[in-house]
Amino acid sequence: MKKVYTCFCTDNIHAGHLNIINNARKYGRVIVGVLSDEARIRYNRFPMASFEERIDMVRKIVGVDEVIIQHEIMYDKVIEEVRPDYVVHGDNWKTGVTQAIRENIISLLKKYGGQLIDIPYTYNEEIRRIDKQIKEKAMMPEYRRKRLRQLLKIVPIVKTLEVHSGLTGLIAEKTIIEHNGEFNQYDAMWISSLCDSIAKGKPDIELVDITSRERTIDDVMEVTTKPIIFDGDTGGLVEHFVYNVRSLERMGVSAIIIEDKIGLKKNSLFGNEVPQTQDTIEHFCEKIAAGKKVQLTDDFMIIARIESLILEQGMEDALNRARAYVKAGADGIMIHSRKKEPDEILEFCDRFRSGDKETPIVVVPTSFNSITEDELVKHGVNIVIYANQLTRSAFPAMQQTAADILRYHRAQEVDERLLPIKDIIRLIDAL
Ligand code: SPV
Ligand code: MG
Repeated sequence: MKKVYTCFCTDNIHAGHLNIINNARKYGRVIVGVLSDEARIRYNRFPMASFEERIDMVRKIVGVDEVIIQHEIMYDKVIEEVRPDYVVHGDNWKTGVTQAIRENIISLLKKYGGQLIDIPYTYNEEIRRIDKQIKEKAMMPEYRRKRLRQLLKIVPIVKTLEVHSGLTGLIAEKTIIEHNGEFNQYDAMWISSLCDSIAKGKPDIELVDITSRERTIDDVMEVTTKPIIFDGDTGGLVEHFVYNVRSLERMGVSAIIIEDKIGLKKNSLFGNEVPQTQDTIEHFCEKIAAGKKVQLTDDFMIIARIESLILEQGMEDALNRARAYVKAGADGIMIHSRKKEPDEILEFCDRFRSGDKETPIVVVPTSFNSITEDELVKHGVNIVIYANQLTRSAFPAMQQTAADILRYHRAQEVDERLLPIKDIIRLIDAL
């Protein structure tokens, strides 16, 4: 009997999937692959059904003869193992990033005379409604909040992009690339104090108040599903911090990072060029413990940021603080540096990891930007934050456009580097 293979990457089974299976049955024995979580989150929405639930769902479909796990987005391994006579798939992958998968399959099948069958994709009101429901669920606080902890268990490193508006949120949400056969997208979003302040034309000194910062979070949440890590600056007074933890947790934020500075906070990338005071270990531990005490769920994370390397207090101080903060209840450690080379960050990570295998480590490679994600993983880093690159790329582009319009007394010369009007008016999905 001929073998027919298809792969499902879905949280529910609807008429479209049943149509695929019914077509597949006409050609032979139906084997369905279920894409693993690790592979799926590189190019699709975070799964709302667990892997076991998804396997179970597919097993129950009448007409499915065998269910297997597909570990990789590209079909090389699975085709080698199964050697199907036919691969069937909805024809919706003829456009967009998934084209690369389709082309890869065609060339794999060609080697031994296998055949790809594109089934017209089923679009109807019911399917649209189901898709919308899943997206809505992904946006809800109770699902979004826990997603950072879920990601930490699945991915080698949580790739996090700075956002400060609905628009930048959409970029973090929707940017997916295929490069050399690998798919990639961001896992999480960072609400940077620097960029949230700059977007308002304000300095990064805790001047933009929490109500305004929460407004930014809300704008981002309105149009995205990915988890949010909030830059909580110093966390402020302990008496205020506890209320802010509650609010952020209730909104569905996954983590707050607070830095061990006190008094007038200045941006860390100034280092000791401006007066900045580090908090005492005791007082900062008190703040962490107070926050942990008031949070209501186990999902929310309080991450302690150590400024010892920024303020040139030495490696031993950084390590002592890290251990103390974890003991006080911190769910993660962020270590920061403004050195061009990553050496001190890597030394910290190696030494911290030798005594603590579990506590997540966060880094923000703005200055030490030559380091790759793979290298960070090797040194035990769990979350990487690209903390300001979106803002820094937008600013020179806008400034150049503003200057060129003045130069030419019209807008024609700048037009070819602009987003086409038809794209900007369609950028936001209608509800
Ligand atoms: C931010 O993005 O606001 C940060 C990171 O806190 S840094 O600017 O490097 O201090
Ligand atoms: Mg900040």
